[in-house]
Amino acid sequence: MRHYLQCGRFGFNLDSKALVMGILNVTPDSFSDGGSFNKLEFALSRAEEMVAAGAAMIDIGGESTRPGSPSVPLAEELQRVMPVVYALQGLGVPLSVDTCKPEVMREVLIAGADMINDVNGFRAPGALEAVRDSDCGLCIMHMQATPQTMQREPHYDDVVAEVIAFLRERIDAMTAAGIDRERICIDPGFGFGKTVAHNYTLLREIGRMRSELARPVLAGLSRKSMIGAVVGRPVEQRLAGSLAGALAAVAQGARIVRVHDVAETVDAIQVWQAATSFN
Ligand code: 7PM
Repeated sequence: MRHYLQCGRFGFNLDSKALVMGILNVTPDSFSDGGSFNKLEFALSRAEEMVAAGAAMIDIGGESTRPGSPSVPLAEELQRVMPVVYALQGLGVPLSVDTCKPEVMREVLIAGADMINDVNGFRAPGALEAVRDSDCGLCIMHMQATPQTMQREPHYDDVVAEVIAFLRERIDAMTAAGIDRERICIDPGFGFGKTVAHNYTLLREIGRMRSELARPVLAGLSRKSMIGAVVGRPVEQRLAGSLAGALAAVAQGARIVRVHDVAETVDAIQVWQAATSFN
């Protein structure tokens, strides 16, 4: 099994299938109204809906990584994420938490999270130590600069080589810290310090990332500006473009796609897989 991914309570053989990770936003702007009970009920029903639609994992995000946005204080991120991790324990699929903060990693792992998705690639002091002694899955994403500055002037001499070198360095740092490779998946980080051209170059070269680093690739391009730039549509009209992007990523060898529109993406991938032989 070249592509086994250990994810806390769960494990996936990704040799011959691609999975959909459903995005569950728990930032304040993703709720229309009021009380914390309502928020929790809403998060739970959204998550159940995504699982019924075929999501193989749920990614819980309490930190807005929107380009240019300020970082969220620790206490606030914990307040947003922890109740959701507890509420979703019985969902039956791995719970991933999108965070860069070692303190959040430790707390959500105690609460039963199965995966940590770090857009900062576990570079914060203490991040490796926070995840080392569990068996949670780990998504290492590439980002140039910080969310506050990354879209100002993205520059690379060779974007594919530089992203691969970064991910290789992080994999090496994690395995040197005693972390099993089977827990790691890698992500080129579409939109995180990249121009539209950089993003599509990376999309075309997912196969190279995968063969050089020998870990499953996770791709997140749902509704992103790289889709908008091609179709010329605002974020709420990017479903068809995002489906094409997800299939392109799978065709290039991605094994997990992180999306907002789970039902549609699952259908598209099922038809794609029925029509294609994976390798
Ligand atoms: C505003 C702008 C809000 C961008 C949210 C975003 C990825 C991720 C995000 C990704 C992994 C979004 C992003 N993107 N984690 N978290 N890979 N692993 O569009 O591409 O969801 S946040």
